[in-house]
Amino acid sequence: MSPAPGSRTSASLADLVVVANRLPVDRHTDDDGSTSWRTSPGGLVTALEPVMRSNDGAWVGWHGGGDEHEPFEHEGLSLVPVPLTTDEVRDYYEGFSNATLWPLYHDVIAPPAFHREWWDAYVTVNQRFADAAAEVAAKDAVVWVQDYQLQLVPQLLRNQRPDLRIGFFLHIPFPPSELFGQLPWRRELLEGLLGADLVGFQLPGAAANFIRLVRARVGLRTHRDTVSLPDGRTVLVRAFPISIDAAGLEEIARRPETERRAREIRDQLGDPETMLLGVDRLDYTKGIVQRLRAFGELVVEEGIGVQQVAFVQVATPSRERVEQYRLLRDDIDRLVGRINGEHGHIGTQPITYLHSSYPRAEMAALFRAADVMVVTPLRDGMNLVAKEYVACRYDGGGALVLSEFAGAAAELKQAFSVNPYDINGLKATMLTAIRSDPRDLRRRMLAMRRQVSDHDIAYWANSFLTELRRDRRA
Ligand code: ADQ
Repeated sequence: MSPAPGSRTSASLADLVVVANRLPVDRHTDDDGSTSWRTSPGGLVTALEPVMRSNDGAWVGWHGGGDEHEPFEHEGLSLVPVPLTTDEVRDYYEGFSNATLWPLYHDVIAPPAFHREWWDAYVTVNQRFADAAAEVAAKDAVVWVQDYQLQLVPQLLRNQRPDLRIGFFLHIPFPPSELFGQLPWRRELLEGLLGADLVGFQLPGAAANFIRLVRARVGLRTHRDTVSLPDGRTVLVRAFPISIDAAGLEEIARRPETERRAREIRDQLGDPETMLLGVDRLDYTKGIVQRLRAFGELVVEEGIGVQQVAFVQVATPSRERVEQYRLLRDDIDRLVGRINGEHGHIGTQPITYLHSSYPRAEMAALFRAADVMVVTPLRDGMNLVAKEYVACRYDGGGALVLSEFAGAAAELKQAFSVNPYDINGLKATMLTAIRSDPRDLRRRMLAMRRQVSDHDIAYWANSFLTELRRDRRA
Protein backbone atom coordinates (compact mmCIF):
# COMPACT_ATOMS: atom_id res chain seq x y z
CA MET A 1 0.00 0.00 0.00
CA SER A 2 1.20 3.50 -0.76
CA PRO A 3 1.14 6.56 1.49
CA ALA A 4 -1.73 8.77 1.03
CA PRO A 5 -3.75 11.78 0.30
CA GLY A 6 -7.21 12.10 1.80
CA SER A 7 -8.38 11.52 5.32
CA ARG A 8 -7.95 7.75 5.45
CA THR A 9 -5.04 5.99 6.99
CA SER A 10 -2.56 4.77 4.41
CA ALA A 11 -3.38 1.17 5.32
CA SER A 12 -6.84 1.52 3.79
CA LEU A 13 -5.72 3.04 0.50
CA ALA A 14 -5.93 0.95 -2.65
CA ASP A 15 -3.64 0.65 -5.66
CA LEU A 16 -6.52 -0.55 -7.83
CA VAL A 17 -10.00 0.90 -7.47
CA VAL A 18 -13.05 -0.39 -9.32
CA VAL A 19 -15.96 2.03 -9.45
CA ALA A 20 -19.32 0.52 -10.45
CA ASN A 21 -22.94 1.44 -9.84
CA ARG A 22 -23.44 -1.54 -7.52
CA LEU A 23 -21.18 -3.23 -5.01
CA PRO A 24 -20.83 -6.96 -5.71
CA VAL A 25 -22.76 -7.78 -2.49
CA ASP A 26 -26.36 -7.71 -1.30
CA ARG A 27 -27.43 -6.92 2.25
CA HIS A 28 -29.67 -9.49 3.93
CA THR A 29 -31.67 -8.96 7.10
CA ASP A 30 -31.94 -12.13 9.15
CA ASP A 31 -34.91 -13.15 11.33
CA ASP A 32 -33.28 -11.72 14.46
CA GLY A 33 -32.90 -8.34 12.73
CA SER A 34 -29.15 -8.60 12.22
CA THR A 35 -27.76 -7.85 8.78
CA SER A 36 -25.18 -9.71 6.76
CA TRP A 37 -23.67 -9.35 3.30
CA ARG A 38 -23.73 -11.98 0.57
CA THR A 39 -21.69 -11.86 -2.60
CA SER A 40 -23.97 -11.39 -5.58
CA PRO A 41 -22.52 -13.58 -8.29
CA GLY A 42 -21.73 -11.61 -11.41
CA GLY A 43 -19.35 -11.64 -14.32
CA LEU A 44 -17.58 -8.48 -13.25
CA VAL A 45 -16.68 -9.68 -9.77
CA THR A 46 -15.48 -13.04 -11.16
CA ALA A 47 -13.30 -11.14 -13.64
CA LEU A 48 -11.90 -8.68 -11.20
CA GLU A 49 -11.52 -10.72 -8.04
CA PRO A 50 -8.06 -12.13 -8.85
CA VAL A 51 -6.70 -8.73 -9.96
CA MET A 52 -8.30 -7.04 -6.98
CA ARG A 53 -6.65 -9.46 -4.57
CA SER A 54 -3.20 -9.14 -6.09
CA ASN A 55 -3.39 -5.32 -6.30
CA ASP A 56 -4.75 -4.24 -2.91
CA GLY A 57 -7.96 -3.51 -4.71
CA ALA A 58 -11.05 -1.69 -3.46
CA TRP A 59 -14.53 -1.64 -4.98
CA VAL A 60 -16.61 1.55 -4.79
CA GLY A 61 -20.36 1.17 -5.39
CA TRP A 62 -23.90 1.59 -4.13
CA HIS A 63 -24.73 -0.85 -1.33
CA GLY A 64 -28.47 -0.77 -1.99
CA GLY A 65 -29.39 1.75 0.74
CA GLY A 66 -29.53 5.42 1.63
CA ASP A 67 -27.59 5.04 4.86
CA GLU A 68 -23.96 6.11 5.26
CA HIS A 69 -21.90 2.95 5.67
CA GLU A 70 -18.22 2.66 6.55
CA PRO A 71 -15.93 0.77 4.14
CA PHE A 72 -15.71 -2.91 5.06
CA GLU A 73 -14.07 -6.18 4.08
CA HIS A 74 -16.16 -9.03 2.72
CA GLU A 75 -14.62 -12.38 1.77
CA GLY A 76 -11.29 -10.68 1.25
CA LEU A 77 -12.65 -7.85 -0.90
CA SER A 78 -12.39 -4.28 0.28
CA LEU A 79 -15.75 -2.56 -0.30
CA VAL A 80 -16.55 1.16 -0.19
CA PRO A 81 -20.32 1.83 -0.01
CA VAL A 82 -21.85 4.91 -1.65
CA PRO A 83 -25.35 5.82 -0.35
CA LEU A 84 -28.21 6.84 -2.64
CA THR A 85 -31.42 8.46 -1.37
CA THR A 86 -34.80 7.22 -2.60
CA ASP A 87 -35.11 10.32 -4.82
CA GLU A 88 -31.65 9.68 -6.27
CA VAL A 89 -32.52 6.08 -7.08
CA ARG A 90 -35.59 7.40 -8.91
CA ASP A 91 -33.86 10.24 -10.78
CA TYR A 92 -30.25 9.09 -11.30
CA TYR A 93 -30.76 5.32 -11.60
CA GLU A 94 -34.30 4.59 -12.85
CA GLY A 95 -34.53 7.97 -14.57
CA PHE A 96 -31.38 9.20 -16.28
CA SER A 97 -29.54 5.86 -16.41
CA ASN A 98 -32.38 3.54 -17.35
CA ALA A 99 -35.01 5.72 -18.99
CA THR A 100 -32.70 8.20 -20.78
CA LEU A 101 -29.30 6.62 -21.50
CA TRP A 102 -30.31 2.94 -21.78
CA PRO A 103 -32.90 3.44 -24.56
CA LEU A 104 -30.82 6.16 -26.27
CA TYR A 105 -27.74 3.92 -26.43
CA HIS A 106 -29.82 0.93 -27.62
CA ASP A 107 -31.03 2.40 -30.92
CA VAL A 108 -33.97 4.23 -29.26
CA ILE A 109 -35.95 0.95 -29.35
CA ALA A 110 -38.01 2.65 -26.63
CA PRO A 111 -38.23 6.46 -26.67
CA PRO A 112 -35.72 8.02 -24.25
CA ALA A 113 -37.12 10.59 -21.81
CA PHE A 114 -35.18 13.78 -21.16
CA HIS A 115 -35.71 15.50 -17.81
CA ARG A 116 -33.48 18.20 -16.36
CA GLU A 117 -34.00 17.06 -12.77
CA TRP A 118 -32.81 13.55 -13.75
CA TRP A 119 -29.67 15.05 -15.24
CA ASP A 120 -29.07 17.12 -12.08
CA ALA A 121 -29.29 13.93 -9.99
CA TYR A 122 -26.91 12.15 -12.39
CA VAL A 123 -24.32 14.93 -11.90
CA THR A 124 -24.73 14.90 -8.11
CA VAL A 125 -24.41 11.12 -7.82
CA ASN A 126 -21.46 10.91 -10.24
CA GLN A 127 -19.70 13.53 -8.09
CA ARG A 128 -20.32 11.39 -4.99
CA PHE A 129 -18.82 8.31 -6.66
CA ALA A 130 -15.83 10.37 -7.82
CA ASP A 131 -15.30 11.73 -4.27
CA ALA A 132 -15.42 8.21 -2.80
CA ALA A 133 -12.90 6.93 -5.37
CA ALA A 134 -10.61 9.94 -4.83
CA GLU A 135 -10.59 9.26 -1.12
CA VAL A 136 -9.75 5.56 -1.32
CA ALA A 137 -7.19 5.60 -4.17
CA ALA A 138 -3.51 5.52 -3.23
CA LYS A 139 -1.07 7.88 -4.96
CA ASP A 140 -0.68 6.96 -8.67
CA ALA A 141 -3.32 4.22 -8.29
CA VAL A 142 -5.24 2.73 -11.19
CA VAL A 143 -8.99 3.46 -11.16
CA TRP A 144 -11.34 1.52 -13.43
CA VAL A 145 -14.80 3.08 -13.83
CA GLN A 146 -17.61 0.85 -15.14
CA ASP A 147 -20.57 1.61 -17.36
CA TYR A 148 -23.16 4.12 -18.44
CA GLN A 149 -24.34 5.15 -14.97
CA LEU A 150 -20.94 6.75 -14.26
CA GLN A 151 -19.79 8.50 -17.43
CA LEU A 152 -18.94 11.77 -15.67
CA VAL A 153 -16.74 10.11 -13.05
CA PRO A 154 -13.48 10.03 -15.08
CA GLN A 155 -13.28 13.85 -15.43
CA LEU A 156 -14.68 14.58 -11.96
CA LEU A 157 -12.05 12.28 -10.52
CA ARG A 158 -9.23 13.74 -12.58
CA ASN A 159 -10.13 17.24 -11.33
CA GLN A 160 -9.28 16.10 -7.80
CA ARG A 161 -6.60 13.51 -8.48
CA PRO A 162 -4.49 14.17 -11.60
CA ASP A 163 -1.98 11.59 -10.34
CA LEU A 164 -4.34 8.67 -11.06
CA ARG A 165 -4.48 6.38 -14.10
CA ILE A 166 -8.14 6.34 -15.03
CA GLY A 167 -9.85 3.77 -17.25
CA PHE A 168 -13.49 3.58 -18.29
CA PHE A 169 -15.38 0.66 -19.81
CA LEU A 170 -18.87 0.88 -21.34
CA HIS A 171 -20.79 -2.43 -21.16
CA ILE A 172 -23.59 -1.34 -23.49
CA PRO A 173 -23.48 -0.09 -27.11
CA PHE A 174 -22.32 3.44 -27.89
CA PRO A 175 -24.65 5.02 -30.47
CA PRO A 176 -23.84 6.86 -33.69
CA SER A 177 -23.89 10.65 -33.62
CA GLU A 178 -27.37 10.79 -35.23
CA LEU A 179 -28.82 9.30 -32.03
CA PHE A 180 -26.34 10.57 -29.44
CA GLY A 181 -26.92 14.07 -30.79
CA GLN A 182 -30.45 14.07 -29.31
CA LEU A 183 -29.06 14.26 -25.81
CA PRO A 184 -29.26 17.79 -24.38
CA TRP A 185 -26.14 17.04 -22.28
CA ARG A 186 -24.13 15.36 -25.06
CA ARG A 187 -21.05 17.53 -24.70
CA GLU A 188 -20.89 17.16 -20.92
CA LEU A 189 -20.99 13.37 -21.22
CA LEU A 190 -18.23 13.30 -23.84
CA GLU A 191 -16.08 15.56 -21.68
CA GLY A 192 -16.77 13.36 -18.68
CA LEU A 193 -15.46 10.29 -20.52
CA LEU A 194 -12.43 12.20 -21.81
CA GLY A 195 -11.21 12.44 -18.23
CA ALA A 196 -10.05 8.82 -18.66
CA ASP A 197 -6.67 7.75 -20.07
CA LEU A 198 -8.30 4.73 -21.71
CA VAL A 199 -11.94 4.49 -22.84
CA GLY A 200 -13.01 0.93 -23.67
CA PHE A 201 -16.03 -0.26 -25.65
CA GLN A 202 -17.34 -3.71 -26.56
CA LEU A 203 -16.87 -3.21 -30.33
CA PRO A 204 -14.61 -1.21 -32.66
CA GLY A 205 -17.73 0.41 -34.19
CA ALA A 206 -18.66 1.93 -30.82
CA ALA A 207 -15.10 3.23 -30.36
CA ALA A 208 -15.30 4.80 -33.85
CA ASN A 209 -18.65 6.45 -32.96
CA PHE A 210 -17.05 7.98 -29.87
CA ILE A 211 -13.99 9.27 -31.77
CA ARG A 212 -16.20 10.84 -34.44
CA LEU A 213 -18.38 12.52 -31.79
CA VAL A 214 -15.39 13.89 -29.91
CA ARG A 215 -14.17 15.49 -33.12
CA ALA A 216 -17.56 16.88 -34.12
CA ARG A 217 -19.00 17.92 -30.76
CA VAL A 218 -15.94 18.77 -28.64
CA GLY A 219 -13.75 19.94 -31.52
CA LEU A 220 -10.67 17.96 -30.46
CA ARG A 221 -7.97 16.51 -32.69
CA THR A 222 -8.09 12.75 -33.14
CA HIS A 223 -5.78 10.34 -34.90
CA ARG A 224 -7.03 6.77 -35.36
CA ASP A 225 -7.77 5.54 -31.82
CA THR A 226 -6.24 8.51 -30.00
CA VAL A 227 -7.70 11.85 -28.89
CA SER A 228 -5.31 14.74 -28.20
CA LEU A 229 -6.31 17.22 -25.51
CA PRO A 230 -5.12 20.84 -25.39
CA ASP A 231 -3.02 20.17 -22.25
CA GLY A 232 -0.95 17.54 -24.09
CA ARG A 233 -2.70 14.55 -22.52
CA THR A 234 -3.95 11.80 -24.84
CA VAL A 235 -6.93 9.48 -24.48
CA LEU A 236 -6.80 6.04 -26.05
CA VAL A 237 -10.12 4.64 -27.35
CA ARG A 238 -10.33 0.90 -28.03
CA ALA A 239 -12.59 -2.15 -28.16
CA PHE A 240 -12.25 -4.82 -25.43
CA PRO A 241 -15.02 -7.39 -25.98
CA ILE A 242 -16.07 -8.71 -22.58
CA SER A 243 -16.35 -12.44 -21.94
CA ILE A 244 -17.10 -15.08 -19.29
CA ASP A 245 -15.32 -17.44 -16.93
CA ALA A 246 -15.49 -20.16 -19.58
CA ALA A 247 -13.42 -22.78 -17.72
CA GLY A 248 -15.32 -22.26 -14.46
CA LEU A 249 -18.69 -22.65 -16.15
CA GLU A 250 -17.57 -25.68 -18.16
CA GLU A 251 -16.42 -27.33 -14.94
CA ILE A 252 -19.95 -26.92 -13.52
CA ALA A 253 -21.48 -28.18 -16.78
CA ARG A 254 -19.35 -31.34 -16.67
CA ARG A 255 -20.46 -32.39 -13.18
CA PRO A 256 -22.55 -35.58 -13.13
CA GLU A 257 -25.26 -33.85 -11.11
CA THR A 258 -25.57 -31.14 -13.79
CA GLU A 259 -25.98 -33.84 -16.46
CA ARG A 260 -28.60 -35.55 -14.31
CA ARG A 261 -30.47 -32.29 -13.86
CA ALA A 262 -30.32 -31.61 -17.63
CA ARG A 263 -31.96 -35.00 -18.33
CA GLU A 264 -34.54 -34.32 -15.66
CA ILE A 265 -35.44 -30.96 -17.25
CA ARG A 266 -36.11 -32.69 -20.58
CA ASP A 267 -38.16 -35.39 -18.90
CA GLN A 268 -40.25 -32.79 -17.13
CA LEU A 269 -40.92 -31.10 -20.47
CA GLY A 270 -42.40 -34.38 -21.74
CA ASP A 271 -39.22 -35.53 -23.49
CA PRO A 272 -39.56 -33.40 -26.65
CA GLU A 273 -37.42 -34.13 -29.72
CA THR A 274 -36.07 -30.58 -29.60
CA MET A 275 -35.79 -28.14 -26.74
CA LEU A 276 -35.30 -24.45 -27.54
CA LEU A 277 -34.14 -22.02 -24.85
CA GLY A 278 -34.11 -18.27 -24.29
CA VAL A 279 -32.47 -16.67 -21.21
CA ASP A 280 -32.63 -12.93 -20.70
CA ARG A 281 -33.20 -10.15 -18.26
CA LEU A 282 -36.74 -9.05 -19.03
CA ASP A 283 -35.74 -6.09 -21.19
CA TYR A 284 -37.15 -4.61 -24.41
CA THR A 285 -33.68 -4.73 -25.99
CA LYS A 286 -33.57 -8.53 -25.83
CA GLY A 287 -36.12 -9.25 -28.60
CA ILE A 288 -38.16 -11.66 -26.47
CA VAL A 289 -41.47 -10.73 -28.10
CA GLN A 290 -40.09 -11.19 -31.64
CA ARG A 291 -38.60 -14.57 -30.75
CA LEU A 292 -41.77 -15.94 -29.13
CA ARG A 293 -43.97 -14.61 -31.92
CA ALA A 294 -41.76 -16.38 -34.48
CA PHE A 295 -41.90 -19.58 -32.47
CA GLY A 296 -45.70 -19.29 -32.14
CA GLU A 297 -46.03 -19.00 -35.93
CA LEU A 298 -43.74 -21.97 -36.46
CA VAL A 299 -45.96 -24.11 -34.26
CA VAL A 300 -48.96 -23.20 -36.43
CA GLU A 301 -47.39 -23.25 -39.88
CA GLU A 302 -45.02 -26.15 -39.59
CA GLY A 303 -47.46 -28.18 -37.54
CA ILE A 304 -44.79 -28.72 -34.90
CA GLY A 305 -46.59 -30.29 -31.98
CA VAL A 306 -45.73 -29.97 -28.32
CA GLN A 307 -44.43 -33.55 -28.43
CA GLN A 308 -41.78 -32.50 -30.91
CA VAL A 309 -40.65 -29.08 -29.74
CA ALA A 310 -40.60 -27.27 -26.38
CA PHE A 311 -39.54 -23.67 -25.84
CA VAL A 312 -38.25 -22.67 -22.40
CA GLN A 313 -38.03 -18.91 -21.88
CA VAL A 314 -36.35 -17.69 -18.70
CA ALA A 315 -36.92 -13.95 -18.24
CA THR A 316 -35.84 -12.45 -14.94
CA PRO A 317 -37.84 -9.30 -14.21
CA SER A 318 -35.67 -6.20 -13.91
CA ARG A 319 -36.14 -2.41 -13.46
CA GLU A 320 -39.79 -3.00 -12.64
CA ARG A 321 -40.32 0.57 -11.54
CA VAL A 322 -39.57 1.86 -15.03
CA GLU A 323 -42.81 2.02 -17.03
CA GLN A 324 -41.48 0.51 -20.27
CA TYR A 325 -40.47 -2.61 -18.37
CA ARG A 326 -43.93 -3.05 -16.84
CA LEU A 327 -45.54 -2.69 -20.27
CA LEU A 328 -43.16 -5.26 -21.76
CA ARG A 329 -43.90 -7.75 -19.03
CA ASP A 330 -47.64 -7.45 -19.75
CA ASP A 331 -47.02 -7.88 -23.52
CA ILE A 332 -45.01 -11.06 -23.00
CA ASP A 333 -47.52 -12.47 -20.50
CA ARG A 334 -50.29 -11.97 -23.05
CA LEU A 335 -48.29 -13.46 -25.93
CA VAL A 336 -47.25 -16.56 -23.98
CA GLY A 337 -50.81 -16.99 -22.71
CA ARG A 338 -52.19 -16.82 -26.25
CA ILE A 339 -49.70 -19.29 -27.74
CA ASN A 340 -50.07 -21.75 -24.87
CA GLY A 341 -53.85 -21.35 -24.81
CA GLU A 342 -54.17 -22.10 -28.51
CA HIS A 343 -51.62 -24.89 -28.87
CA GLY A 344 -51.20 -26.50 -25.47
CA HIS A 345 -52.68 -29.73 -24.19
CA ILE A 346 -53.38 -30.81 -20.64
CA GLY A 347 -49.97 -31.26 -19.06
CA THR A 348 -47.95 -29.88 -22.00
CA GLN A 349 -47.53 -26.39 -23.29
CA PRO A 350 -45.39 -25.11 -26.17
CA ILE A 351 -43.76 -22.39 -24.03
CA THR A 352 -42.55 -22.81 -20.47
CA TYR A 353 -42.15 -19.27 -19.16
CA LEU A 354 -40.10 -18.73 -15.99
CA HIS A 355 -39.40 -15.56 -14.01
CA SER A 356 -36.97 -16.94 -11.45
CA SER A 357 -33.32 -16.19 -11.01
CA TYR A 358 -31.30 -19.43 -10.87
CA PRO A 359 -27.93 -20.51 -9.47
CA ARG A 360 -25.17 -21.11 -11.99
CA ALA A 361 -25.54 -24.89 -11.78
CA GLU A 362 -29.20 -24.70 -12.83
CA MET A 363 -28.30 -22.35 -15.68
CA ALA A 364 -25.61 -24.80 -16.81
CA ALA A 365 -28.16 -27.66 -16.72
CA LEU A 366 -30.57 -25.61 -18.85
CA PHE A 367 -27.78 -24.90 -21.36
CA ARG A 368 -26.86 -28.61 -21.40
CA ALA A 369 -30.50 -29.59 -21.96
CA ALA A 370 -31.21 -27.17 -24.82
CA ASP A 371 -30.71 -28.24 -28.44
CA VAL A 372 -31.19 -24.71 -29.75
CA MET A 373 -30.26 -21.55 -27.85
CA VAL A 374 -32.16 -18.55 -29.19
CA VAL A 375 -30.46 -15.20 -28.53
CA THR A 376 -32.23 -12.47 -30.49
CA PRO A 377 -31.57 -9.00 -29.02
CA LEU A 378 -32.57 -5.99 -31.09
CA ARG A 379 -29.36 -4.40 -29.77
CA ASP A 380 -26.94 -5.70 -27.11
CA GLY A 381 -23.49 -4.55 -26.04
CA MET A 382 -22.19 -8.12 -25.95
CA ASN A 383 -24.63 -10.78 -24.60
CA LEU A 384 -22.94 -13.16 -22.23
CA VAL A 385 -25.69 -15.79 -22.46
CA ALA A 386 -24.54 -16.70 -25.99
CA LYS A 387 -20.99 -17.28 -24.71
CA GLU A 388 -22.23 -19.20 -21.66
CA TYR A 389 -24.15 -21.62 -23.89
CA VAL A 390 -21.03 -22.24 -25.96
CA ALA A 391 -18.92 -22.79 -22.81
CA CYS A 392 -21.35 -25.48 -21.60
CA ARG A 393 -21.41 -27.44 -24.88
CA TYR A 394 -18.18 -29.39 -24.32
CA ASP A 395 -19.84 -32.24 -26.23
CA GLY A 396 -19.79 -30.13 -29.42
CA GLY A 397 -23.58 -30.38 -29.59
CA GLY A 398 -26.26 -27.70 -29.69
CA ALA A 399 -27.09 -24.85 -32.06
CA LEU A 400 -26.81 -21.14 -31.36
CA VAL A 401 -29.22 -18.78 -33.11
CA LEU A 402 -27.71 -15.32 -32.64
CA SER A 403 -28.85 -11.83 -33.54
CA GLU A 404 -26.51 -9.87 -35.75
CA PHE A 405 -27.17 -6.92 -33.41
CA ALA A 406 -25.53 -8.55 -30.38
CA GLY A 407 -21.88 -7.62 -29.80
CA ALA A 408 -21.17 -11.35 -29.47
CA ALA A 409 -21.97 -11.82 -33.18
CA ALA A 410 -18.60 -10.27 -34.06
CA GLU A 411 -16.82 -13.17 -32.34
CA LEU A 412 -19.29 -16.07 -32.66
CA LYS A 413 -19.27 -16.12 -36.45
CA GLN A 414 -20.33 -19.76 -36.74
CA ALA A 415 -23.68 -19.13 -35.04
CA PHE A 416 -26.92 -19.15 -37.08
CA SER A 417 -27.12 -15.42 -37.67
CA VAL A 418 -30.50 -13.63 -37.67
CA ASN A 419 -32.02 -10.21 -38.04
CA PRO A 420 -34.54 -10.28 -35.16
CA TYR A 421 -36.76 -7.67 -36.82
CA ASP A 422 -37.38 -10.11 -39.70
CA ILE A 423 -39.93 -12.55 -38.27
CA ASN A 424 -39.92 -14.77 -41.40
CA GLY A 425 -36.12 -14.89 -41.33
CA LEU A 426 -36.24 -15.73 -37.63
CA LYS A 427 -38.66 -18.60 -38.29
CA ALA A 428 -36.57 -19.94 -41.16
CA THR A 429 -33.36 -19.77 -39.12
CA MET A 430 -34.90 -21.45 -36.08
CA LEU A 431 -36.17 -24.23 -38.35
CA THR A 432 -32.76 -24.62 -40.00
CA ALA A 433 -31.14 -24.86 -36.57
CA ILE A 434 -33.71 -27.44 -35.42
CA ARG A 435 -33.14 -29.59 -38.53
CA SER A 436 -29.37 -29.22 -38.89
CA ASP A 437 -27.01 -32.09 -39.43
CA PRO A 438 -25.18 -32.84 -36.15
CA ARG A 439 -21.84 -32.84 -38.01
CA ASP A 440 -22.43 -29.28 -39.20
CA LEU A 441 -23.47 -28.26 -35.68
CA ARG A 442 -20.33 -29.81 -34.24
CA ARG A 443 -18.05 -27.98 -36.67
CA ARG A 444 -19.72 -24.68 -35.77
CA MET A 445 -19.69 -25.32 -32.02
CA LEU A 446 -16.03 -26.34 -31.86
CA ALA A 447 -14.97 -23.16 -33.66
CA MET A 448 -17.03 -21.00 -31.30
CA ARG A 449 -15.66 -22.86 -28.27
CA ARG A 450 -12.10 -22.07 -29.32
CA GLN A 451 -12.98 -18.38 -29.56
CA VAL A 452 -14.61 -18.28 -26.11
CA SER A 453 -11.94 -20.27 -24.29
CA ASP A 454 -9.08 -18.23 -25.82
CA HIS A 455 -10.84 -14.95 -25.02
CA ASP A 456 -12.28 -15.43 -21.57
CA ILE A 457 -12.99 -12.93 -18.82
CA ALA A 458 -9.42 -13.00 -17.47
CA TYR A 459 -8.13 -12.18 -20.97
CA TRP A 460 -10.55 -9.23 -21.08
CA ALA A 461 -9.56 -7.81 -17.67
CA ASN A 462 -5.84 -8.31 -18.28
CA SER A 463 -5.88 -6.72 -21.74
CA PHE A 464 -7.69 -3.66 -20.42
CA LEU A 465 -5.50 -3.21 -17.36
CA THR A 466 -2.27 -3.83 -19.28
CA GLU A 467 -3.23 -1.15 -21.80
CA LEU A 468 -4.27 1.23 -19.02
CA ARG A 469 -0.96 0.82 -17.19
CA ARG A 470 1.18 1.18 -20.31
CA ASP A 471 3.34 4.27 -20.24
CA ARG A 472 2.34 6.17 -23.37
CA ARG A 473 4.42 9.30 -22.81
CA ALA A 474 7.45 7.88 -24.63
P1 ADQ B 1 -27.12 -7.73 -19.50
O1 ADQ B 1 -28.01 -6.86 -20.32
O2 ADQ B 1 -27.60 -8.04 -18.14
O3 ADQ B 1 -25.64 -7.15 -19.40
P2 ADQ B 1 -26.05 -10.37 -20.54
O4 ADQ B 1 -24.75 -10.06 -21.16
O5 ADQ B 1 -26.83 -11.38 -21.29
O6 ADQ B 1 -26.99 -9.11 -20.39
O7 ADQ B 1 -25.80 -10.91 -19.08
C1 ADQ B 1 -26.82 -11.43 -18.30
C2 ADQ B 1 -26.23 -12.36 -17.23
O8 ADQ B 1 -27.25 -12.70 -16.30
C3 ADQ B 1 -25.72 -13.67 -17.83
O9 ADQ B 1 -24.55 -14.03 -17.14
C4 ADQ B 1 -26.85 -14.65 -17.54
O10 ADQ B 1 -26.46 -16.01 -17.37
C5 ADQ B 1 -27.38 -14.12 -16.24
N1 ADQ B 1 -28.82 -14.45 -16.10
C6 ADQ B 1 -29.83 -14.09 -16.92
N2 ADQ B 1 -30.99 -14.58 -16.48
C7 ADQ B 1 -30.73 -15.27 -15.36
C8 ADQ B 1 -31.51 -16.02 -14.43
N3 ADQ B 1 -32.83 -16.15 -14.57
N4 ADQ B 1 -30.89 -16.60 -13.40
C9 ADQ B 1 -29.54 -16.46 -13.23
N5 ADQ B 1 -28.75 -15.78 -14.06
C10 ADQ B 1 -29.32 -15.18 -15.11
C11 ADQ B 1 -24.96 -5.96 -19.85
C12 ADQ B 1 -25.06 -5.66 -21.34
C13 ADQ B 1 -24.59 -6.85 -22.15
C14 ADQ B 1 -23.16 -7.23 -21.74
C15 ADQ B 1 -23.03 -7.34 -20.23
C16 ADQ B 1 -21.59 -7.48 -19.79
O11 ADQ B 1 -26.40 -5.32 -21.69
O12 ADQ B 1 -24.64 -6.57 -23.54
O13 ADQ B 1 -22.83 -8.47 -22.32
O14 ADQ B 1 -23.56 -6.20 -19.57
O15 ADQ B 1 -20.80 -6.45 -20.29
